[in-house]
Amino acid sequence: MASNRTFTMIKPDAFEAGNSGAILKMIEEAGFKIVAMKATQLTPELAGKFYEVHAERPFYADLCTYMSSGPIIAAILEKDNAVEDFRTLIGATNPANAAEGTIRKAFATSIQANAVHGSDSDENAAIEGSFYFSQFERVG
Ligand code: RTP
Ligand code: MG
Repeated sequence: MASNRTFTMIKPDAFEAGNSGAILKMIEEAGFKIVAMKATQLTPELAGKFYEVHAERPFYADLCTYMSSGPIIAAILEKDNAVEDFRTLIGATNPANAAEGTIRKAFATSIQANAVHGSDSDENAAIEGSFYFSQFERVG
């Protein structure tokens, strides 16, 4: 059975542009409950650890620099079928390919500055949520 939680970050481009509130509104209107949330800023080292799975990809160094370039919002979200439904809500990695009505279609400005992160599996959702939040910083 699919887990009912996923993990998201509002990335530095969207935070800096003042789009956090509008993005959180889309998330809630799509039926997700925010069960943990904080504003913070990653160091390049922490960004490297978070995106370790991409260490061999050509964009890894740029991604770590970008993700530590400014504040972000990290959150754990709850909904039935959370991981898959949230990936649908955020849209394709490249905003040029993102469907109408998705967060990336509305707010992403490039394949890198693409407004939001969404976990790609139940296992990674749990790992990523625990990266940012202790048991005392989240609901349930
Ligand atoms: P995310 O993990 O952030 O939700 O994004 P995703 O699954 O849609 O895409 P993924 O392949 O996991 O890539 C992670 C992030 O790396 C940046 N990226 N840059 N320059 C490039 O070609 C490139 N490709 C990916 C994006 O910020 C992407 O979201
Ligand atoms: Mg990904």
